[in-house]
Amino acid sequence: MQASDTIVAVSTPPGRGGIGIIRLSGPQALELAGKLLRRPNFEPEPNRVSLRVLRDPGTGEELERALVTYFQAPRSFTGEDVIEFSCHGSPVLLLQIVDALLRLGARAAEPGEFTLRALANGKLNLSQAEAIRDLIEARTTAAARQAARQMGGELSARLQPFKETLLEIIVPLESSLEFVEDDLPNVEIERLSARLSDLIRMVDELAATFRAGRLLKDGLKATLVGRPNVGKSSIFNALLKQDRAIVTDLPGTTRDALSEVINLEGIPVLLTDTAGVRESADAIERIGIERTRRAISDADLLLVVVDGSEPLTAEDQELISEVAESPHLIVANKCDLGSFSLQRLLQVVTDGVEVIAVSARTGQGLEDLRKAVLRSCSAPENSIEGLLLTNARHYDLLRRASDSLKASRKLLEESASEELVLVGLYDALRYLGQITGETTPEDVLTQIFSTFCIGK
Ligand SMILES: Nc1nc2c(ncn2[C@@H]2O[C@H](COP(=O)(O)OP(=O)(O)O)[C@@H](O)[C@H]2O)c(=O)[nH]1
Ligand SMILES: [Mg+2]
Repeated sequence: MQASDTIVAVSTPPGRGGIGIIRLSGPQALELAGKLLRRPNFEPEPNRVSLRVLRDPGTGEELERALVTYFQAPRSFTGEDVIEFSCHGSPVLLLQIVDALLRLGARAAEPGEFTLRALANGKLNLSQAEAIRDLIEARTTAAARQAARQMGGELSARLQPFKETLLEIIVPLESSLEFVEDDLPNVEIERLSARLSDLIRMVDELAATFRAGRLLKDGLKATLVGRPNVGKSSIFNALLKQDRAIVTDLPGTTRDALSEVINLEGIPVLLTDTAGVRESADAIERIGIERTRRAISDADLLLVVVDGSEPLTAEDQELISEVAESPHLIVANKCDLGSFSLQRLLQVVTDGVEVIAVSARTGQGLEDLRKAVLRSCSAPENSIEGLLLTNARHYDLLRRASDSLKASRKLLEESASEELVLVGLYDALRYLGQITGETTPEDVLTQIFSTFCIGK
């Protein structure tokens, strides 16, 4: 990153809208804005909005009347001088204005570059920056709430005592290292080892929240499978409460896998409808079946749909044994029909597999199905109340910290030299620091920020 250049990007999403915002950040922001407004010594009052005419730098032609706000360094998002232009939300117009600023000497911002500058200028730490991205990408209100908490610095606050405790363990070991002739007395070894155990427990507790946190952020992939005509598409539609999939009386007519996200108590569930799993000579249907097999191997949970109004066919049974090793539950559909029998089904299905009776037609049992889906991913109830780890990078670093601490504890208890014990403790300190970005290598930073949107 060159701190000396001034970057520009459209910060609102692509497409037409009421307002489109352009952000300009860097030491030349005022000067470039002044040129665009044809006001050589442009220095408006900070944090005040004013209506200004933007002109083409070449021809002087009026491009737009925009609301212009100046955020003076260091009191801005990036910590640099920032100018925001709130324009009409026309992609063509926004492009023209960005182009004018580029001609005047600004540079097009890379994805996440504004946030990267905020990080470099100490306006936020790495886990807060990541939380901004997570907030933008949140698919449920529960996920948005978690991201907002981390943006507010809650994760860094949780980690701070870990680091302090670690330093309190490191210091006596370091000083004992200074005075080589005295070994650490046994009581001191026991005390340090007990403190290490406390620390390990706290780190592991936080790491364990990742299971629920990951679900909240990434959601669960649940896939409907079953032979043609059992009612997969009808269940898909009933759960979505909208008609997306084609429902027909002809077996085998839903050929594409269709996916939609539904929200089950804050957990985003990517629900996928598939074509029937069936050996077929029909080339088009074969493509659908291929996709189905892929969808099956991709899913976190399979919803095996059978027609409960008929005895299970050989095809049903084959599918049920095929999915035996994958997490699944059986959905017995058409319980509105007189010939429906759950008893008949339970005799055939192996013990321990959950069977839910539903009717896509009347909606009966769908609530049980939703609950069963949530149970299957063992989303602990009310688990989304506390702070959850939602980021795989943070989880990985906590795990590594925990492993290093455990290795050090073992060495300490074996009365190994302080030098050896300290190696793992310093590793753990470094891993914890990488979560908030104090010790994160440059290439990791680049990789993280490449996942941001442009203009953020
Ligand atoms: N009676 C009854 N019929 C249903 C139910 N669900 C689906 N069907 C009918 O079963 C047929 C096949 O449904 P569809 O959803 O296309 O099955 P798919 O091939 O598994 O996707 C259609 O005629 C549906 O109207 C149900 O709960 N009760
Ligand atoms: Mg279908």
